[in-house]
Amino acid sequence: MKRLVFAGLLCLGLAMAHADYKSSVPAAGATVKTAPRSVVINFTQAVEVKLSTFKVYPLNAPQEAWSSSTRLRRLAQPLVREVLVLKGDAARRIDSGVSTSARTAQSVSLSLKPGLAPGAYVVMWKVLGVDGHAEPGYFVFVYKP
Ligand SMILES: [Cu+2]
Repeated sequence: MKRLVFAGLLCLGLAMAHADYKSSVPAAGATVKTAPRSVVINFTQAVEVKLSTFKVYPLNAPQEAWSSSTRLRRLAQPLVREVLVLKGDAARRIDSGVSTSARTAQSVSLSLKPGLAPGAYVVMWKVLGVDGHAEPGYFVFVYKP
């Protein structure tokens, strides 16, 4: 509790950003020609890796939507809301977990299962920043060989 209060004050006092999305590989909204074997998400602040949730899901989006990152984001929203909180959903996910072993990190790597099919994919998270604030987020990328 004390830690949370302190973190809150720290955020206000220094006008620090929370642990928000900063950049990633693949980048948000990107179309990649080769199947990625991992996803790296860079945050604006270090996160508590073990106390955070990361998932990558296939997005059931029509191919004509693949070129519109705005449309893909909108299509992904209900999926994120549904599955981010799910437990035991490893079979539905295309990631095989976090490969970053540090307790806290500003950059988090997720391994992807091999044999990715062409399509749109949603990378989603709920991270606990080292400032004690939980922040959800997601982005979509497209694999189109
Ligand atoms: Cu914060």
